[in-house]
Amino acid sequence: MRTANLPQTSDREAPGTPHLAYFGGEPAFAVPRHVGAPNLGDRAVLMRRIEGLLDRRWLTNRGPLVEEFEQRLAERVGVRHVVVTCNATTALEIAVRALDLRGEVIVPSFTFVATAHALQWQRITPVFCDIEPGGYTLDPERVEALITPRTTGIIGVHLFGRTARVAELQRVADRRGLQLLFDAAHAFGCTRDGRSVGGFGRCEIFSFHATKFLNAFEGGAVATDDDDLAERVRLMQNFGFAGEDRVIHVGVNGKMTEVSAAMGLTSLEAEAGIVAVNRIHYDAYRRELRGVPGLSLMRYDERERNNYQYVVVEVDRDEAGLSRDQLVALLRAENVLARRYFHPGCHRMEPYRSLFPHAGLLLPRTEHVTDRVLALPTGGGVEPADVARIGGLMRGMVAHAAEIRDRWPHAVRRGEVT
Ligand code: T4K
Repeated sequence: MRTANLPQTSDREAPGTPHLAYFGGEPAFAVPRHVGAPNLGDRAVLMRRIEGLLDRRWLTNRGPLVEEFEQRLAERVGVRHVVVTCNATTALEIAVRALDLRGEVIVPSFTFVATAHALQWQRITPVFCDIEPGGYTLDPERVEALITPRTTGIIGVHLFGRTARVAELQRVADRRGLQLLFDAAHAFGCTRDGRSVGGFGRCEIFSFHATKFLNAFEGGAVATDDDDLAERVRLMQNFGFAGEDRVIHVGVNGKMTEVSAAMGLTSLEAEAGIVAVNRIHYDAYRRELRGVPGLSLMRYDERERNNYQYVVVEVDRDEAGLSRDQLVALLRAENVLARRYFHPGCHRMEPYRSLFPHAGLLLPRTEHVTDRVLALPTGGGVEPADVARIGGLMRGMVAHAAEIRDRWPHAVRRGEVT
């Protein structure tokens, strides 16, 4: 392949002209920079907790670390109950079941597929709803139009930590007698109208997966102010046990282990530092990408508390001169492992694609956005200098879009690859 004479520098004003890795040059990074590299708290504190749980020989089944984690989460979020689980998908499944959802439940298609799977897994039909104009979360007006006699609930998603329109959704749910819950996998530490995520709807579900703002290796939680719901969730995530040999409910094994709780507690203690690092990266990306034609960085509402865990860019192919997929391919060659979160939308994934082949007709905004978004590396595994370098690369790519298009493999130019 020919080597392109193209820029890859971090300098804001003068991108320079070395070679892009996609065309045979040296990658900008020798070691990949990831989206979702775990945020790690104080390693020594974590190790002390792990030593303690080994000394106690209490590894799972509601050990002291799980109890402490639940209590500290509830205090932090400001809800009466938090029940932690092995992951957020299981937490969603349990919450859906504990709320006795059935028939149809309205969800966005622009989300990680777990939101939809948690329903389909229980033979509940996810009805995909479009996102609001100019935003990434459920459009309450569209929700209303999708309600049928079979609808029992709505799951809003606070995608990338930007909260759904909770008040409007609550009004729809109240008016139509539906349960409302939120997939808050991305939104720990965020607020809406100054109120912490965790207390909206009947319950909210957090994820503590390794890639999340706060991690517990794997983990999830159901947060709620409802005593009865909390009790049902607690029973369901432990086989329905209400005592040593007394089962009073059907249930699964959705328990969090002690080692996960050790990590979760350590992450929670590091929360302020993690936000600070995320914020530095976010601001640096904003500076780097300001004014670049066709690239718009997702904004956070500065009046609210945000965790800044996701750096998301929308690519306007006409203005940038490159498609989102071209940009991702160029960046990945440089070892900048940008992700197409959340492409192509759940409705275009199986089994939904086969079950609802025409769903896209009602999801024009979702289809528009899923073809344009990409997430950039941030978090613990990234240094501010890396952000400057990635920004410089992207500016250079856009500045030299015509040249890149010219050198792009023929199949791409013919439109066989996007
Ligand atoms: N609802 C929403 C809205 C969600 O986004 C998710 C999960 C859920 C519900 C369900 O939550 P959980 O049941 O997982 O608790 C990842 C995560 O596995 C998933 O938790 C997350 N959302 C989703 C957005 O991302 P993948 O398939 O993209 O993961 P993977 O392995 O490609 O990793 C992502 C990036 O992170 C890679 O670039 C590598 C990096 N990474 C990953 C891991 C695991 C690391 O650097 N270190 C690591 O340990 O799904």
